[in-house]
Amino acid sequence: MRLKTIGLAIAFGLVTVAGSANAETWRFGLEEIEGSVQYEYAKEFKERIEEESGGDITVQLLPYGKWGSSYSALYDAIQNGAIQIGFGSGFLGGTVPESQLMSLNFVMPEDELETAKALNSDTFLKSDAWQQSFRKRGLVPLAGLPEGYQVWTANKEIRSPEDMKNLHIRVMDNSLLRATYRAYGAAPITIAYGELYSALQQGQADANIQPVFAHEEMGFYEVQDYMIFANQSQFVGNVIGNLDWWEGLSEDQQKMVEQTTQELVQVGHDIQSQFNKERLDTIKDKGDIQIIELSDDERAKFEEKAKPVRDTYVNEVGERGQASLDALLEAIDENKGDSASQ
Ligand code: 6CS
Repeated sequence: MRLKTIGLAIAFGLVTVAGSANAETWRFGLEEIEGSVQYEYAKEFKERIEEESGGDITVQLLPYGKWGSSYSALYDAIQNGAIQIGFGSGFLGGTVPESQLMSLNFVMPEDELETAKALNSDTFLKSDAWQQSFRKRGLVPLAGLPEGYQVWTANKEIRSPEDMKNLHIRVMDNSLLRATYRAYGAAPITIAYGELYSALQQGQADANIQPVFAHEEMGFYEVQDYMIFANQSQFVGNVIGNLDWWEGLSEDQQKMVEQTTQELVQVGHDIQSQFNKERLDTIKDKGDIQIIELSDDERAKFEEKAKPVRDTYVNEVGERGQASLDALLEAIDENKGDSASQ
């Protein structure tokens, strides 16, 4: 009897013992707070991975502020493996210079789902140039998440590059963004995300660039007078992993991650579209900010100024930058008109 009980316990226990022996936690560091687009995407990733792995893997979400105070602390933690997965966007340029490709203006398709598909296509994501850009720095690119159009806010009306003259517009810490806004005539400055609200309030910066959801959830719109839609670029969050962690995963685990990130192309698009739409309504309801949509002619003047910055990217970043840009343009071409599931 006792033996039988022990036998049964072992039979059932084996699952637990095997489960706990295989149990692992993947820490996922976010550049944004709870309730953001990155957070919702990561929550979907967590739910799917935990279910798919049958409980062997727990994904722990670490929103903005939970891992330290500057983005470089987050990227360092992913590079040294203290955090296995994370988001890297505009501030990542110091760690992976080629990643500034995501900041180029007037390159991505206007259709946001097409952008998501191009960024997550084998042609771009698996290209040698894009992979090596990260692998050389102990990282691996796992996915790209467009989080919505980058929308300008300012304390003055902006309709032309002349209106941007000497404007202290806040950009993420990225030399390509500085070059872009200098090309528009502005005097860009960099301020940490967490310090931006008070910097705008106190006049250290006169203008800002964010997707709509971030203008709303961080309250930035409260201290700005105009919101300008120029459709010049989309905010892209790169999902990155620690290279040793990635290479230590089993083939099945790698497949599970890749399948999940592919499923999240549409899901991520739906999240960002909904967040940006709803929060624009909130801004319109709560604030007295004036909304401006640039006409095609007004927009074309900015596009003209942005064109030479593609060369700046290649000159600054080198051959792998050119090859990454080529792979992206090829992927964009292949995915043209492919937003049928929208
Ligand atoms: O502007 C920034 O610094 C931050 N904005 C967003 C929407 N996500 C993270 C990024 O670093």
